[in-house]
Amino acid sequence: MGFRQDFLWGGATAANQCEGAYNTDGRGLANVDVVPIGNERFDIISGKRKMLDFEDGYFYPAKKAIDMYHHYKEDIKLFAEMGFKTYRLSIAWTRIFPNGDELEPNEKGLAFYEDLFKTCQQYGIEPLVTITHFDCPIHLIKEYGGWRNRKMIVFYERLVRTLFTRYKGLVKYWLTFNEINMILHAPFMGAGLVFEQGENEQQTKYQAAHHELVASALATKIAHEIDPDNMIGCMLAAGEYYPLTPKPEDVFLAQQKNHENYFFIDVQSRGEYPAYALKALERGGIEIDMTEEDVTLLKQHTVDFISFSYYSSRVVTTDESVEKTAGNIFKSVKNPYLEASEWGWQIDPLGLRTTMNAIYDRYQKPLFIVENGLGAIDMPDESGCVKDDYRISYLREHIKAMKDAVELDGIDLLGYTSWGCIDLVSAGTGEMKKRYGFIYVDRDNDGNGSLKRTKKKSFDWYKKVIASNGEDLS
Ligand code: P53
Repeated sequence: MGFRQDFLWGGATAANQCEGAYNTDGRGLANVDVVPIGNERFDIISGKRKMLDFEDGYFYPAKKAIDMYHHYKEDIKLFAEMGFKTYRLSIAWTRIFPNGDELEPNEKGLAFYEDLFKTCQQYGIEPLVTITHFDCPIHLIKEYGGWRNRKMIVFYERLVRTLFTRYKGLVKYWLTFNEINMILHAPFMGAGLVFEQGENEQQTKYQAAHHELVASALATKIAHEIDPDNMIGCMLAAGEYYPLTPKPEDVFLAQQKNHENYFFIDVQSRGEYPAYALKALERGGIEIDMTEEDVTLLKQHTVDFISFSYYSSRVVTTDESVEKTAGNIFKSVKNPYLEASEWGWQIDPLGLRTTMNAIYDRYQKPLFIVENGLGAIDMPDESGCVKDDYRISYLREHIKAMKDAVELDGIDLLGYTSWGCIDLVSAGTGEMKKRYGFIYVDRDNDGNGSLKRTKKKSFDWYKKVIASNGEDLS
């Protein structure tokens, strides 16, 4: 009973949200660097407002973030103290290929991650590496239009070949694209899409998605050739859609919305475009440029495991008059049975079990939960400690639900990495004050603070959870 003995407990981060040092040691500029904090952020990440460089009057939190580039030894030591078995991080593409289309990689960037992985190894921490976590070199966006261009597959291939070769024996678990389905909502992130006036946005998004899917299959192929021990996963921004009512139209709409997300994983895991997607694309007048080679690649090189993020379930209805939740990239109808976080994200632990079952039913491959957590405002008390009982309670309930999915439903689960194990910059809002960590970092929304790291109450709690392999959640 319980979690497997080699269960991979840990935490997750993404390069641009924690590393900082945006122009150090030859690093080039990426899309994720030039999204400021503030009102226009959503227009930029949704591809509606063009911002391909720093502009006056804006604050760009990713430039410095929590400066993990210079603190990683200290931070990984703290992860080890919590007992982490794994640490999920991402590679900044522009540290390895500053422009993206060079023939030779930047040695300083490669050396940085090599030392980081060796530091993990020292503590027996297995790295779980996201190859791209929303980042795309700015040069590739300016020169080629980002992932709308098929040439991106070649640049990505060069990146992954370099990584798999250099880190052979140091890294075994890889994710090809973070939250690949987010291209539908935030196409500037990851895909680097900025739309021209009058452009058929859906056509561009799905063609770009196709290039990413082919690149993902190609990476899987190369990873297995270089080291048959490599384990490659896809990564879905998950969270089942519920119908608001049992009205058949609502139930049907929820199923359609789930299809929108599963489309990507269907291709990565089953190896072909599902019939419902082919039909929907056809109805939408979208034509995908797909070669015979693409079809073969997709079919032959499917992923080894399915990873996903889960923060919340979602609700839909055909009734347009009902209230929506605030500030979400995924707009959802308010679920009357759920409480929400300070950012309006609805809290649904059982929804995690429902989501795990839906995914496992569909793919029958091992699952890996690579993001889950509560973004909240943390206030250190007089002693400087954050007593984050609200976070402990969120995580406890979600881990319980995940345990039920393993023990009672028989789901094969490889591991769990909570999001933002150390406070970092929010992807959605650019804020520092939306914190997820077990470790507090002294830095605020305006960039002030000493960057000092302090353990929160949840630090010792999670340590106990890991030490007991998820048996002691008290
Ligand atoms: P933040 C929206 C909805 C679901 C997942 O999000 C999302 C987003 C983007 O905001 O992204 C993932 O920081 C993502 C992380 C991100 C995390 O969720 O907006 O993979 O980069 O930080 C949490 O609170």
